[in-house]
Amino acid sequence: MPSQTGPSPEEFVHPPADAQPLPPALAREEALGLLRDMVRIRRMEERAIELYSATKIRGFLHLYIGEEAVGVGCMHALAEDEAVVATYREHGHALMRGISARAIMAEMFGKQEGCSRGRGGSMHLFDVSRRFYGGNAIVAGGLPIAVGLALADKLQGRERATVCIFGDGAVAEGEFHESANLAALWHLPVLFFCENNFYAMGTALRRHESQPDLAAKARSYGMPAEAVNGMDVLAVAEAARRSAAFVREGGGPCFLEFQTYRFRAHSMYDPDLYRDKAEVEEWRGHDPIDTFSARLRKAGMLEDADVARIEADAKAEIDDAVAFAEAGTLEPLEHLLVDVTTPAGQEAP
Ligand SMILES: Cc1ncc(C[n+]2csc(CCOP(=O)(O)OP(=O)(O)O)c2C)c(N)n1
Ligand SMILES: [Mg+2]
Repeated sequence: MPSQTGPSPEEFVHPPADAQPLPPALAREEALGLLRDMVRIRRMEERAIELYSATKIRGFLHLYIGEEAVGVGCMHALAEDEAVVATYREHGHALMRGISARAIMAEMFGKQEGCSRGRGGSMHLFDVSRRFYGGNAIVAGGLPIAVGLALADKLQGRERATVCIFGDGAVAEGEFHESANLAALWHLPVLFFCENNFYAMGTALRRHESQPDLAAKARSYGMPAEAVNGMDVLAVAEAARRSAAFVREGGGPCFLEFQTYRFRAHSMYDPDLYRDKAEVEEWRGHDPIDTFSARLRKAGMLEDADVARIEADAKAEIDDAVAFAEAGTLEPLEHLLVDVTTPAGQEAP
């Protein structure tokens, strides 16, 4: 049953990205870097769709296609040692935090060479050396973890932010409210980055939120909060940089609502029957890669040769990652209980 409760880009609180002039200070290298990263994520996930159909990737697979401007803009705003806690829709964030496409792809294949040794799969990408604390299958499950990481930083006097990424659906969960309350009460350096794609699985925002203005909800906890155009990578990066500086300087937690849209179904299992095709098509017209490319071309910052190079590099990176994952090793059956149960007679670590 197609619902009429989804958003249209016109209801969106922001003018379209392509109507915005480029900031005069934007350096060409920076702009191309943002574009390159959105393309890397998009192409990696398009390949994941093919590999899923070929049953090389199994289990759940949640794609970020359409939402890339959010992950790229946010992750570009962070310092290298700042922690990120994400959701099951996290392939792009993991790539941006420096987990290699090889380690991500091998993890999706369930191979030992994956970043979680093949035990997590697509939803549980994790790398403590990159301070990327997952990948979490539980809606809102990452929020208390982020608050704990930020509390540790505060107690140990480190001036850095912890970022928590979550969807609009998480704002309806108790964990959001408990986390926002403690972060505000204890003045913790947490960036609450909400990816509002207007749906929690098949439930439209207006059907799951008493207050669909999510920034207003966060503000009620006494933290600054604003809505940002999540289809505009520059708007995202600028807001994320500003809020990260505020948090690092001891301003306490901050909440940004990035309004965005997923072009694909919730996961590969979802027949996507709850929204009109026309709504999806309308949003595709605001594709963050296409609109940003058009703006850069108009400003003379992007030419065909740049696009060809970006595409070729992304393809080479993904081809290499897929070959690496193919050549990887599935865990032997006898490892099934390793790190799951403590062998009899041994103390739990
Ligand atoms: C605590 C909990 N409840 C329900 C689910 C089932 N579930 C998985 S994804 C999802 C929707 C979450 O939507 P949102 O937070 O908006 O994130 P999005 O998938 O849109 O990125 C639900 C209800 C779950 N994983 N965890
Ligand atoms: Mg959502």
